[in-house]
Amino acid sequence: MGDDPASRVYVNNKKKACEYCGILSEEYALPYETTQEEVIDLIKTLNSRSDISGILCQLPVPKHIDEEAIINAIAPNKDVDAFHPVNVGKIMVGNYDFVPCTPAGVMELIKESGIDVSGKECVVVGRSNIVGKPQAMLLLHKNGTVTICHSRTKDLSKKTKNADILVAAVGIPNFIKGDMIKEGAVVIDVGINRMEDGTLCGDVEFDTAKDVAGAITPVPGGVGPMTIAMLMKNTVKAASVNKTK
Ligand code: L34
Repeated sequence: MGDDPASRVYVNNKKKACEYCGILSEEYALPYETTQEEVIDLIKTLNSRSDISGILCQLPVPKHIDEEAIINAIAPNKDVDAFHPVNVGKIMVGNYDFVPCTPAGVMELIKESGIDVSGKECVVVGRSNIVGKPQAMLLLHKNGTVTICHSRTKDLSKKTKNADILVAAVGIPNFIKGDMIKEGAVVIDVGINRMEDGTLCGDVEFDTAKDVAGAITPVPGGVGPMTIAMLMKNTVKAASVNKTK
């Protein structure tokens, strides 16, 4: 909805990935002025279409739209973002079909790098519904000892320096510096901050962090593309879950 330039890039990347995977995608680029009722009507139509497996509303939405109402309108069995409270609850319980794409991408990076989460000190900086909270839950499911830090956390550096696995999801450019990281730690940078000169910058100060970390993800080319890969995975899952007899 609207014409957020970053959303444009991400949605285009998602469409390209669908094409690559052989998933048919439909885009509804709604003008900024679209009312909440109109969006919800569209979602209802897509909910009822048997040829649609997955639905997502790219965030952020314009200010006059209630984001929560939009998320709640998406049928849980088509909610490939896993943002609907039913899916959030399932993640909490540990029995779920869909995993939120960004935290799922982080877990995939950890797994494919041969890193075992079990018993590790995991620190997630950021507590959003989209990343921080579900990220903590996924790490917990893998038997990590998880700490969630946020803007009110006291002595943040002490917490981050204790992390074997550090996930930065605060949305502040270069927020985590090398001296806040434990030697050899796994550092995963979820931040995608757009700088004035148009370049992208993570939440981790890469240049000071890279010499301390045992493994580190770059921005761009790190978690972002993984988010999209996990969306494809959720969509395939949705197609199989929703298959009609
Ligand atoms: N509903 N809204 C919904 N679901 C999501 O999962 C998202 N997110 C976040 C924003 N809003 C959303 C995304 O899709 C962030 N996000 C996302 C997706 C893809 C990329 C970054 C964020 C991505 O492709 N990143 C590239 C660089 C792209 C560029 O040049 O700007 C990278 O290499 O990091």
